[in-house]
Amino acid sequence: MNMFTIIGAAVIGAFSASSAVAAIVSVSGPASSGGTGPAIIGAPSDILEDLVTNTGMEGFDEAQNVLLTAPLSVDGGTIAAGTRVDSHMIFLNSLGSTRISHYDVDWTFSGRILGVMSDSGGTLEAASSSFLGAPGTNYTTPGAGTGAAAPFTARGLESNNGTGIGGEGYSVAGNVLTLGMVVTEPGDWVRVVTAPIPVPAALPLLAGALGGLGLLRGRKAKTAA
Ligand SMILES: [Ca+2]
Ligand SMILES: [Ca+2]
Repeated sequence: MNMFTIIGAAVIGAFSASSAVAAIVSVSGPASSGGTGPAIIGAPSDILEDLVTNTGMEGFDEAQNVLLTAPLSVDGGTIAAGTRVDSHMIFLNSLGSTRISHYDVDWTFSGRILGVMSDSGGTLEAASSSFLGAPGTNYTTPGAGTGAAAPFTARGLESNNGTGIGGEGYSVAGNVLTLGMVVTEPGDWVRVVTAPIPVPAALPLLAGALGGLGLLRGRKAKTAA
């Protein structure tokens, strides 16, 4: 993959971000202990334990532009009823009890982060999947399954010791979530709720991406000459 392909992909990403109103815009960070870098994916068919697995953090967009009809509980508080929100999920789920750590990953969203759901029992996630889940993805309910298959046992983060190397936890700065996860069994699933951005606000992003492409073309032409 050459630089043009990478920039091209970024421009297409900017287009879809503006048409979908809000999205995970980008992700950056080191590879996991399993040797896999973080990635943005399409919504998987299933988020149950060990049906869809990975070896590095993956994130996908869930329901978009949802009007909250009741206060929404997130870590440390609530988001007021009447707020419009977008939802996203980030997960690390190794197959079986393989231990994988993935530290210090920066997830950037097109809208400001309003709240995160990371409680270790997954209760906040369970309470909101019916209206924040991705259409077509199979979410389950607490109490379904037993043992390793029990979907809401230890699905969240077990600690919040920091986000750098060696830390499981997260920090929020505007549109950016910095996240560290360590999993054995079952895995970690975290839901991120952001403010939708109006379509006009997405245009400068696109203009910036196109401008960057023009600049790169100019540079490339010079080096080639
Ligand atoms: Ca964990
Ligand atoms: Ca697992």
